[in-house]
Amino acid sequence: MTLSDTAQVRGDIDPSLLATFPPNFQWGVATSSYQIEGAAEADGRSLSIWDTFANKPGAVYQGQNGDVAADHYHHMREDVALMAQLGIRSYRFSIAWPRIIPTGVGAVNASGLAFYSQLVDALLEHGIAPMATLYHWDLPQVLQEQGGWLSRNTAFAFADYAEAVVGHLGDRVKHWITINEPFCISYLGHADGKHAPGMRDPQAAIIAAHHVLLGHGLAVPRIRALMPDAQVGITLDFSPIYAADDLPETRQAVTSEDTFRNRWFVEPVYRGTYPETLFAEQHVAPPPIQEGDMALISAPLDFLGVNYYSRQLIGGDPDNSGSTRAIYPVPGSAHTVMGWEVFPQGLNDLLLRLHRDYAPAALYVTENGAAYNDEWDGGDRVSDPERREYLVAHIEAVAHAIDQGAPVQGYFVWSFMDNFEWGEGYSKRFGVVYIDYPTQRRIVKDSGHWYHDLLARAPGSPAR
Ligand code: IFM
Repeated sequence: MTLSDTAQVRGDIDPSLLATFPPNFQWGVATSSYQIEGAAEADGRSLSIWDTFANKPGAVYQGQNGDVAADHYHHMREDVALMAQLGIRSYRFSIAWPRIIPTGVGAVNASGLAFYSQLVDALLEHGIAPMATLYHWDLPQVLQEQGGWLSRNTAFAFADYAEAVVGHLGDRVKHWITINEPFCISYLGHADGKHAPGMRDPQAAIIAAHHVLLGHGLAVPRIRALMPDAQVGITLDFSPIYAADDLPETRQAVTSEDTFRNRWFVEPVYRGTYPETLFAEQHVAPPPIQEGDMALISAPLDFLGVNYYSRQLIGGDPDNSGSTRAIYPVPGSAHTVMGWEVFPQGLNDLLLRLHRDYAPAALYVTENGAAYNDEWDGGDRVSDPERREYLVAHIEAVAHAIDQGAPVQGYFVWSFMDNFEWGEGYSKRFGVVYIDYPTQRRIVKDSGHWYHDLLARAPGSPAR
């Protein structure tokens, strides 16, 4: 069976594909600190750039922020118990730097570390493997005031912070992700202005990107020195670019957009160089690269984390001969409420391409999921058939990629629970668990029940 057959809207995985997943495959769910924790002032946490940005008028939908979010900080045990009930085998969460080192550099805050230590213990008690991300966008505001990622010092501060965390949790956490989505940190935060710190300067994005990657490169050997058996990787977000026609201008635009959107970060990490045409095509100067930087950035990793949601389609512009345009919405395709096309083939193609072009030791799909307008009946039921169909089609895409040789070792649904979707605030729900924000009640959505059933049937999943 080909992916195009299976990509049709379907409510369950083709049973013959389940055997494709290896016995130790990590079936998981993912979240991030600022998006779920709330407790913005608890136990010595300092402000992050997202606290500051969210409180700027017009930055976030209806002026919302992460002060309370899903209040996971106070519901942590209940949330972990719910994961266990759903048969989740692995949980990807992120650690908030402002809780650990509130001053950005210097003294470690024991109460901040204690929260994550208790989380890890609770996960292990329930047989759930922790996968920790060290940076999912909540930079201490105090560091932003000293230049943030535009300052090379921030890369060194990140490595110190990473060491403090891994020194404390590394005896129990075996999978470490340094950075989540450097593209979003760099471009959305520094050029596009839609994310913290809200800058609109393409040159700043290039500089920030280099320092984010340097932070990653500096942290990796420090993690390995502390925990030689740790599995260390980075998570990149990809949006594969497709051509809608065969015009030369389309081919050119696809190549250039792919360089910007997909190769900007994977090439320094896996090849030790930035793509040759990147800076000229973006009309910017190269970042300030110092001797030894690229070797640090490209040191071998144990895995590459892949976040995939959708693709981009480009074609010739019928109104403007010789030019191209993004085709959106894509005729005949379904789209989520983020406006993203549902395109599971893109995940299959992406995993195979990464395997072919960069040969990572292992791949994890560290995020994949969809936002829909879920309807809670006020009782125990949230009907979300579209999310279930989305997950079915994308998990099938992963199965096909494994079958075709890609070394995929895990899949994490974004997200375990509804949360603060950055500039969209709470208006977009990605969870397989619904959050009723006024009461903080958790209600497992139909897709969450389906994921539970899937994990009970999937190879390696313990019966719960
Ligand atoms: O919510 C985000 C997450 O923080 C990073 N990856 C994409 C998700 C959906 O937009």
